[in-house]
Amino acid sequence: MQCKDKFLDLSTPKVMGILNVTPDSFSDGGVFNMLEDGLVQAGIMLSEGADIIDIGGESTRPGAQNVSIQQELDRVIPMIELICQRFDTIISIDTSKAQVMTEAVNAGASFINDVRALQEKGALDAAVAAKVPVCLMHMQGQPRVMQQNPYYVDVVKDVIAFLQQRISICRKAGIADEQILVDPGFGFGKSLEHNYHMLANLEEFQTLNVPVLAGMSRKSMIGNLLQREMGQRLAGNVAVATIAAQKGAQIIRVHDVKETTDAVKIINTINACRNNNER
Ligand code: 8Y7
Repeated sequence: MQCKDKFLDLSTPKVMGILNVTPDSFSDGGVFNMLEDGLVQAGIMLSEGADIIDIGGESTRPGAQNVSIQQELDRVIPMIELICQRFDTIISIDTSKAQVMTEAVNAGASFINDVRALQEKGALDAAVAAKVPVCLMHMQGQPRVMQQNPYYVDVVKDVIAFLQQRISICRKAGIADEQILVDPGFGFGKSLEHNYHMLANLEEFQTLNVPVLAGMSRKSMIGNLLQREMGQRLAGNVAVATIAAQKGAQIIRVHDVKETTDAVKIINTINACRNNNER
């Protein structure tokens, strides 16, 4: 997959490291510390083997409030510029806003990650013009209320049908086939059972014939099942990431890059043995 001048080889699973640029995710709310801390965090994730850094300035956690365009730009654009200067990596912009997509790609991002699947005003046009890969994620409802009463006839079929529809719309709008990815959207308007049904059947998403991205890192599907607080979810995180990669997810979005990279190496070794008849 081509991300501007950088090639991302999806023949083995790749690791996307999460970099939140929201005041609540840093030690103190100051802008300077946010940039400094973010740069350090990005450097650590890259040294640990991250293939992509996903930068987001809007919190989409359940219950989160909206942020303005200007607020989001002020958070992510300087961060993207700084990381681009210091590191040679693929930067993904986690946003749903057209203007943020455009300015982020101009600042150096080469991948768009949209939890609203380009449904916001102007987002589809912005993504077409950006000419970078776009990840289309499924979400039921809006973050503030999405966990209140999620409902599906068949969660796997319903989510696949939505993603198929979005793929068609993107193709018609002029996004190249090779630049589209999908994501089932773990935790976005889904009960614990919905999330595990999607993970159990993740290979079905391969029928969409585009790469699959999966993000379960530290989410409540791990915390609630295991009864683990945020800092105690590492084993769960690695377990679900490993399962997703084994079921064909090409990109795994995580906080714990080092541990996930280790798991991916083991997966790659196992798969190389399988493809090789010699014993
Ligand atoms: C996901 C995501 C979040 C995800 C993709 C969190 C931005 C919530 N989750 N993007 N973003 N997939 N593609 O807990 O699952 O990380 S934010």
